[in-house]
Amino acid sequence: MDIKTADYIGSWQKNADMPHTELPEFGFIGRSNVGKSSLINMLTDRKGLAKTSSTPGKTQSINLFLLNKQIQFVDLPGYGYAKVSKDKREIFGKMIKHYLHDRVNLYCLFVLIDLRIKPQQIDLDFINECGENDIPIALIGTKADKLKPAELEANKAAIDAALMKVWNELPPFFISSAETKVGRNEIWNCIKDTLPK
Ligand SMILES: Nc1nc2c(ncn2[C@@H]2O[C@H](COP(=O)(O)OP(=O)(O)OP(=O)(O)O)[C@@H](O)[C@H]2O)c(=O)[nH]1
Ligand SMILES: [Mg+2]
Repeated sequence: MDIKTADYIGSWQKNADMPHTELPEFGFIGRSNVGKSSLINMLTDRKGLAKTSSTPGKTQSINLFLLNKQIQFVDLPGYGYAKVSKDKREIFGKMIKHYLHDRVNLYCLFVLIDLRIKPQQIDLDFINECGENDIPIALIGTKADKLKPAELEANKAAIDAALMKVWNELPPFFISSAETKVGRNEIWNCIKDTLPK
């Protein structure tokens, strides 16, 4: 996908305050530090579009970006980061919940999982909750550049096995790296497939 324009629209603490639009929207979510903001920059070929940080807890609001004046990306705060205060975790949790519940133009929510570690209960719980609430999701394993191919396969298989206990049909799964751009074409093809023809 050739990104001719990538505009930062704004940041919101509450889904209710966000501008309403019928443009197709794609959200990026996952634990803090998993690489959500970096992936948005990789997919849009813009280094500093979404703010990234090596310190978890960087993205603290709902950030909206407009691409090619046609589709929107949403960078969401990470869930479950222990060092963020309990109050803030609750605020983030509510922010995410309301956004997912109310956002009628959400075409797909990409749930990012760090491929370097074994499946985390908090990720499995979040993915399963999306399934129960009929939120359209696709999974993206991040930081593939840090792993050998055999490790990648083993960790992906572990995620599949954990999800198979609950899902009849697994959601799409992509492997990505913001460093090497692995997965960029596949993720864009997934986005294009969901758009109205
Ligand atoms: N090696 C490698 N590092 C990555 C990759 N993606 C992100 N990182 C690094 O991981 C750290 C976190 O990246 P972010 O994109 O800020 O993560 P985030 O999920 O947006 O984090 P929060 O906003 O804090 O929830 C940064 O130091 C990135 O450089 C990747 O694909 N490969
Ligand atoms: Mg972020």
